[in-house]
Parts: sequence; structure tokens; C-alpha cells
Amino acid sequence: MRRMVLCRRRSDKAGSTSGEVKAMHEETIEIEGMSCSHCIQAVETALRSLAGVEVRRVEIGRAAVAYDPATVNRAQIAAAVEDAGFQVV
Ligand SMILES: [Cu+2]
Repeated sequence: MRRMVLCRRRSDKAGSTSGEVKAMHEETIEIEGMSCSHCIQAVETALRSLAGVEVRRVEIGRAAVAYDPATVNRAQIAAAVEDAGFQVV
């Protein structure tokens, strides 16, 4: 599932015109092959290595990320997870 959201820094007040607002894709990626905390760590490390990706939450079987589509795409995110030894569903 993909949806467009506006990513605002926590400190921003509603109506802020700080210019820090970017359009980020929020997505939960389903991942096969994860079984323990080491897998979670490996996936998280792989995701954090990508520019333009913010890791929201990683658990066994899925990773929730926000990414800047101007910087990185879903295929690159999937490739990083697969390079770490997992399968993106
Ligand atoms: Cu593991």
C-alpha cells in the first residue's frame, strides 16, 4: 500500500512555512526470511544505508519506511533488503 503524506519535522507547528516539508512515500514492505532480532538488525542496517530513506519500524516479516521518491525508489529499497539476504514479497 502506498500513500502520499507530508513529512513534517516534529517541531513544526501547523501552518509552518519553514520550507522543511517534503513529500515522502510511506510504505510497509513485506519481507520473507526474517526470523530473529539479528534479521531485524540486518534489515534496519540495510535500509539506513540508503540515502532518502527513513526507517519507521522494522519487525519480523515487515519494515515500515518513509522515503523521498526524488532520491530513492522502491526497487532500490527492495534491492538493499535482498542484498542483505532476505526476500521482498
Ligand atoms: Cu535472524
